Amino acid sequence: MHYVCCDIHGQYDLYMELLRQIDLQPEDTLYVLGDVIDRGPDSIGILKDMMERDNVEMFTGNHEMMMLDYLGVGGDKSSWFYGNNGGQITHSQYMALPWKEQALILRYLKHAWIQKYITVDGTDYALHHSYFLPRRKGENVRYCEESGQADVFKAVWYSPYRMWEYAGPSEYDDGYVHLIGHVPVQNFHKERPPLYNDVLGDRLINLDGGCALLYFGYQGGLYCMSLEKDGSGERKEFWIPGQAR
Ligand SMILES: [Mn+2]
Repeated sequence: MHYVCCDIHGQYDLYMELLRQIDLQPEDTLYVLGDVIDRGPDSIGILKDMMERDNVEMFTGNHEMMMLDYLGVGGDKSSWFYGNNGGQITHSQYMALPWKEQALILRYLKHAWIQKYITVDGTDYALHHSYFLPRRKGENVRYCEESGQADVFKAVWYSPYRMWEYAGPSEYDDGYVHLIGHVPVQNFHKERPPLYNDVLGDRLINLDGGCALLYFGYQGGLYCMSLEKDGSGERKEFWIPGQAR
């Protein structure tokens, strides 16, 4: 089975509950489309668990990019602690680790996917945090394999759901089913279901259940979809609601 989730934002308990519900087997794969860290209580705990599993694949979100930038990989210290980005919590956890563990985490984040293309049951999927690298369409690209930092910035920040940093739906109209996160669906749906807003029909699916919103005192949770379709053509969905702080 192929499972996809995103934007866990430090909600370790929800991540653990998701693993329990999907009952992840060695032959399964769980794709985590970035923004594992920040705002929630235990970002590092999630990363450490993911690093120990061969069948959980990490993608770069804008929060991981901000962390890497702050810690010197990209050189920009401006945004991780800025406003509501919530990097301070992750930073404190990270700084308390032995240097060897810090190094392993940095190496892990540098090798996370910017974008990955997979085919399940005859459907071609494009997986990424929010946007992609247009000139490398169809290529599987890790963070450390793309030197164009401005393009990486676009890939992890641009969205069809933001008026600033905007990537129009037509840009995603390329034959792939795009699975993305980054902007909580609650921002444009009052309730679920549907948990995802499909501005391109079934070809652009937002899986962000709004774990980030818990940090701001709103309702949200962790959402996951398995890509295998059942007899009626439906993909199985999992919903683990969180507790607003
Ligand atoms: Mn994001």
